[in-house]
Amino acid sequence: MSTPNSPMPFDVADALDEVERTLHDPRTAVVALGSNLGNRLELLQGAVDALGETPGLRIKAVSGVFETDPVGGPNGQGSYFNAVVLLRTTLPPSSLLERGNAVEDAFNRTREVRWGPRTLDVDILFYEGVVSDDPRLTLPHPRAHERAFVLAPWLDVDPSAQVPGHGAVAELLAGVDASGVHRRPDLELHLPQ
Ligand code: PH2
Ligand code: MG
Ligand code: MG
Repeated sequence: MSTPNSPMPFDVADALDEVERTLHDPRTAVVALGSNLGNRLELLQGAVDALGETPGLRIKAVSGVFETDPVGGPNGQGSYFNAVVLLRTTLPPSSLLERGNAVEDAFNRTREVRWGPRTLDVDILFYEGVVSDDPRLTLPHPRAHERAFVLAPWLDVDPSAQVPGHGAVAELLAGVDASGVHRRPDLELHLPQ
């Protein structure tokens, strides 16, 4: 394929290697969903469905819905709905990130204010076997271990989950202030068929 005169660019070759490898080696990944603008439940279900339609990605479980006080960002923004999705995928982390961003865009996500109100946020919390400080995609998510709005739904979807480098989700959740995080037993997200 490549000749001495036209070598395949390094990053393309690496990406192909990575795709080839993961195709035969599906990994578990965990994705967080958040919304505090618009019809929050519909937006989260839309994200679950869109992720579930992704080739090379199968959703295994979806957490309950948690209503959570906003953390950071401008004063006066509305409460969030947060949930966490457990999946298996042959996509490498970079492709999963791209897909998450595309799903955000499909639901009219804009990026005006850091931590400002948003229709949909899709964050990769964990990708099996990958620890990375790449600023484009830090894994595990750099703040997951300290955020009750992430840890509570993560524990719900996977009671034995571990955050690499930080410990068990159950213990981490026990050590943070979860007073602004409330399960909504009246609401439910469905697995895509
Ligand atoms: N996401 C943020 C910042 N603050 N607060 C809550 N309650 N839920 C979120 O999903 C959230 C947040 C940045 O992504
Ligand atoms: Mg986020
Ligand atoms: Mg995000």
